[in-house]
Amino acid sequence: FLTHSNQLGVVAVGFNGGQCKKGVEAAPMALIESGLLTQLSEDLDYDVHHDNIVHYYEQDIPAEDPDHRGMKKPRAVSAVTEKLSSQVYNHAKEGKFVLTLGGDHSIAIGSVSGTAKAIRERLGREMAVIWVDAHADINTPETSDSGNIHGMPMAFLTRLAREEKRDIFGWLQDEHMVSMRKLVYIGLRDVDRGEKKILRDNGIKAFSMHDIDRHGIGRVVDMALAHIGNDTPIHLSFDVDALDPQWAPSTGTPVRGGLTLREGDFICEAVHETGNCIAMDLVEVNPSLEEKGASETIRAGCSLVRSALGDTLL
Ligand code: 6HN
Ligand code: MN
Ligand code: MN
Ligand code: MN
Repeated sequence: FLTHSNQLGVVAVGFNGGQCKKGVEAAPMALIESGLLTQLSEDLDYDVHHDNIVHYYEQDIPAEDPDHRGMKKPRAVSAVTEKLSSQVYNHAKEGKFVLTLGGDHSIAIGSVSGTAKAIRERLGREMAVIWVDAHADINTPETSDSGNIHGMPMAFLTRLAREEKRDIFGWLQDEHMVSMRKLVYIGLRDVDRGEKKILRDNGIKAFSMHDIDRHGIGRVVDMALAHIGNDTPIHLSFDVDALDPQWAPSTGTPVRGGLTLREGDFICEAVHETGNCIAMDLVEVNPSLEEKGASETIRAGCSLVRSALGDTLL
């Protein structure tokens, strides 16, 4: 087993600096208040290790943070993800499954780098990332139109983007990196022009909504897992905007034509069933957008997490 069964580390990250809309920082509290962690411990029998803090990292966020290479709030995102990386690493190096509750998707720079390093040290292995999202989040600062770092995490995690300044992601070392061969996307439908070129030029495996329409979610997940290979540790990074806005309206960059909640749950269940999943992120729930749909979005998020942690019907 890649993780000790039933040992779960949770990090609650109330961070919104990877994009421009307020409210996504309130998601971890909303998810926890809706009973998520209680369900994991009582219904699914996890031994939940959580400091009972939603981290806002106020002390780590610099007052002066001018744009750099077009990136917005680069020092804030860098400082928060550096802290988060070591929090996640500390859970993962002890063999716990790590659940990171965001926050916007820039926080994956912290969570993925933390698990990648721990898995290298603990198992001597390179892990895979399954990125479930409407977006590819692999812009470099130069290809990004928005400058929002939540559209860039996979570029920094694969070294497509790099930066020497220590306070702007210069802290990322080789041990934090993920191989582009071990990255798989599911659910894509809004990929920027520069990102398409990055995916093509590097042969990165990606299953779009078109592929799901053609083959069905079952075959797509089989193909994604086949690409990763048997017994490779998996970090599942789930952006709630992968779901159709019908199921998850309260999110910062909604895109129509997405996954049903059932398809999202199926992905999580199938990844759990491999026995190789070592971490999950749930990001981009924003309870203050489309407020009428906030409780629906929070419930969808809880369902995805339960599915990834083994909540199947039978
Ligand atoms: N997310 N590709 C767009 C950008 O600004 O780079 C959208 C990114 C969305 C990021 O949803 O995590
Ligand atoms: Mn915590
Ligand atoms: Mn997205
Ligand atoms: Mn995303």
